[in-house]
Amino acid sequence: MNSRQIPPGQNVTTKFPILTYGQIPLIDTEEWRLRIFGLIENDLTFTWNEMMLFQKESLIRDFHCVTQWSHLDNLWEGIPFRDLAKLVQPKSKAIFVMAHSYGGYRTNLPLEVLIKDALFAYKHNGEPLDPKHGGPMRLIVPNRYGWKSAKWICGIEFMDQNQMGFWEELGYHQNGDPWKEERFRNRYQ
Ligand SMILES: Nc1nc2c(c(=O)[nH]1)N[C@H]1C(S)=C(S)[C@@H](COP(=O)(O)O)O[C@H]1N2
Ligand SMILES: [Mo]
Repeated sequence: MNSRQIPPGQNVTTKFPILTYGQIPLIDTEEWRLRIFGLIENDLTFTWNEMMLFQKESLIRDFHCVTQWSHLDNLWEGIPFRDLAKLVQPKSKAIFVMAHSYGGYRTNLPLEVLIKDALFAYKHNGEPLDPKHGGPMRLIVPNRYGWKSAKWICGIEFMDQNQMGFWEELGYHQNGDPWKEERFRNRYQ
């Protein structure tokens, strides 16, 4: 019997579906860059090798897409968002973040959610992250629906106001907590 808790309205799949709006960008680690900007003390752009100097961390987490599939027990390896944030020193009024991807996708998050347990992930289940799933590097935000886990991450922008990302502008929820079923905004939000 499976007594495992999954968020309301979700169905478990053993496949790991690919959900991408638009083309899959192919970026090799030589040309890959991560730009950190906005309301921080130190604007910085990291190369791949510079990112690899951070201590890495592993997480095993379930992944919940708003289209109702959940893929359980993913082993992610990467760099904790909190370690990078410590280095760039967000200003005190920076309480939101926009995650930017190669290809133009973006998604917004409260800074505290990212500090809690988000990862810049470059390995999934022991293998380098496949480009289809956001390789070489993606954001993983375990406590939010999958659309907040930006694939092909290329920028982190610190902001004092909540701005909308790609799906948020099209009606997805600002917060996206799967346990509260925050899938879509209603017209009053
Ligand atoms: N850059 C980018 N990131 C993205 C998406 C996208 O279209 N572009 N789709 C999101 C959605 S809706 C989900 S559910 C997950 C899917 O990740 P997967 O394709 O690795 O399963 O990536 C998210 N991150
Ligand atoms: Mo999704």
